[in-house]
Amino acid sequence: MSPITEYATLLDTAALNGEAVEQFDREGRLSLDDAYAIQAASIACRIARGERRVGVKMGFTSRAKMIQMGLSDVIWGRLTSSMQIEEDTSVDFGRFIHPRVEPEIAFILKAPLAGDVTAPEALAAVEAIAPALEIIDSRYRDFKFTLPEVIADNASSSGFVIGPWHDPHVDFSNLGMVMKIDGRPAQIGSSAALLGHPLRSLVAAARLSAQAGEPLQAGWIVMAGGATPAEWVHLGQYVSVEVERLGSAGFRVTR
Ligand code: OOG
Ligand code: MG
Repeated sequence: MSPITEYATLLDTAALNGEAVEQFDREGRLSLDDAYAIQAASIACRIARGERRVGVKMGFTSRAKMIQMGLSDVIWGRLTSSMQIEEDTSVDFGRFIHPRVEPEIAFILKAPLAGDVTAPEALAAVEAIAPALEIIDSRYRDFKFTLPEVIADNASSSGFVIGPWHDPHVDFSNLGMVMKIDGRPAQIGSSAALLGHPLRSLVAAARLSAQAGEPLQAGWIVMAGGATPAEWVHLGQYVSVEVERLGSAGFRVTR
């Protein structure tokens, strides 16, 4: 087995069983191309089990997230159907290792979008935008990783919840975002935290996906990245995000 397949299987099995694995590239020696090849191979395991590809997630698109995790490169991961959690339902805690949650903005596309596009071109491909929460759950012990390791691990993606879809022709450059845990504000931020404007995250997603030979498709969801640091999630909690003008999204964590 090639090291790429070996690491992909290791990470896929860890995600499937909800069990942490040891870091395998603590010095960050793996090339980013190899790290993305591991990610692609681990997602291929999910597709082989019948999951569908539904979009892309962006990571480290805000300074808050870069600082929290100590990494400063924008990364991306692949979203599959099993990661989507219905809004306002319960999520089984058993599938996670050590989940965290972060407030995001989601896009859904009405047209393909590939390569070096401008922000207006990106907006023209957007069907709708929505308030969203991402559940990240690193497969590495203690949620610690190097840049190649987190890329290989599909950018820690584990679940996502999307609130009501909204016409994208509102000014969403600087919308207040409040993430609450059991009704108490846990993180407060703005959509402007995402590269200055969430559309820039979509522009980056279009470029990076096309470079990888998997251009963004009509119907795909793009998660723009956490606008604030992530918070730990615990059994029984109700987590929600409220985005100014866009409404809210939430879920409860049960056993
Ligand atoms: C990596 C994933 C980063 C975001 O929104 O910035 C991410 C991690 O923090 O574990 O999802
Ligand atoms: Mg995220």
